[in-house]
Amino acid sequence: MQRRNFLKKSTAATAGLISGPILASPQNITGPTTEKNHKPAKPIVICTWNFLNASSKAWEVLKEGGSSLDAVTQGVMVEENDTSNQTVGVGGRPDRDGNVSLDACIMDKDGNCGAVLALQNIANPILVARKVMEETPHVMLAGKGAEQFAYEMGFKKTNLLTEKSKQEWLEWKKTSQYKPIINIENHDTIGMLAIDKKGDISGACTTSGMGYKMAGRVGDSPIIGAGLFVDNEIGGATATGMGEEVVRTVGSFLIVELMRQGKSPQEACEEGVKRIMAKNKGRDDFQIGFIAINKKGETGSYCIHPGFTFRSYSEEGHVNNPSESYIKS
Ligand code: SD4
Repeated sequence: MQRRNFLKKSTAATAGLISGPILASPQNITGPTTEKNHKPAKPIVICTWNFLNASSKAWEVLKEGGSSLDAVTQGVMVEENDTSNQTVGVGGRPDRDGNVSLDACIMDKDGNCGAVLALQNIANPILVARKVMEETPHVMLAGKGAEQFAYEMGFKKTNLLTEKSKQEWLEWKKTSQYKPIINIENHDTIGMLAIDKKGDISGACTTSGMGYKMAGRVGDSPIIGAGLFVDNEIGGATATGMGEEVVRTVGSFLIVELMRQGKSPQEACEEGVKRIMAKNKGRDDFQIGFIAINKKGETGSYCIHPGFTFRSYSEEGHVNNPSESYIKS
């Protein structure tokens, strides 16, 4: 059932119980998409880090004329299913109690969005986030409620803790004091932004979050505006790295707003990182990387420490783009 139908049904079912602004009309559900957004465009997908398989999958969808929403969904699922990526989906590092808990969100051309937070035992959180968007009147489901919803939607209970991640966690437990940090290399969250042949933009972001985090900890990745934001009139942005710092500046929303004010994706990502650095007053022992795309298909990225790259895939082929950094070496 599409979200709009759900809302229509809810409206009928609850007539007399809810009134006024709570009831969404088709106009305010569909948001600001205008004719000019539907000019034929050159499809492109970009994602955080050097995820060739994920970006190839998304590109396949775009090339065939598929929607940017399907492209980002199928693209990031590649990493969710890749057990060798210990920051996303199955095989992700667990929290300090040994439970893998996943965060994901998705946003479409009409500003519809869905997210799951601290979801356990489900292999593809991005699909559950999409179901939240399309099948419920909500935008976020967390923890047990998200898991229960996933089962209701037909998802199977899956053990997400691989032997490798388990052994590393057991090793960590021997010596660790609890101090979750994201160091400069150790993170591989995938945030993805795509433009399809119609020129419509969508985005997705999915992660297992910080390794050995406190149980229940949620970062930026499933928070619309922080880990991901899309405005189909302007562009989109997504983040990887120390989620707490991205949340404090509502990073992805900030970058899209900066593009709205006329900055290029590159300038907007640089400004996003600078805001974070300004708040931290000299502290720089963490990494953050932003990527952004505008309506014209121009892209940009910026990070705190060298080492972050983003992959782009378009008619022109695929490239792993090194990102400029705030700290030069
Ligand atoms: C978080 N931003 O949970 C995520 C972590 C991340 O690569 O990006 N890891 O804070």
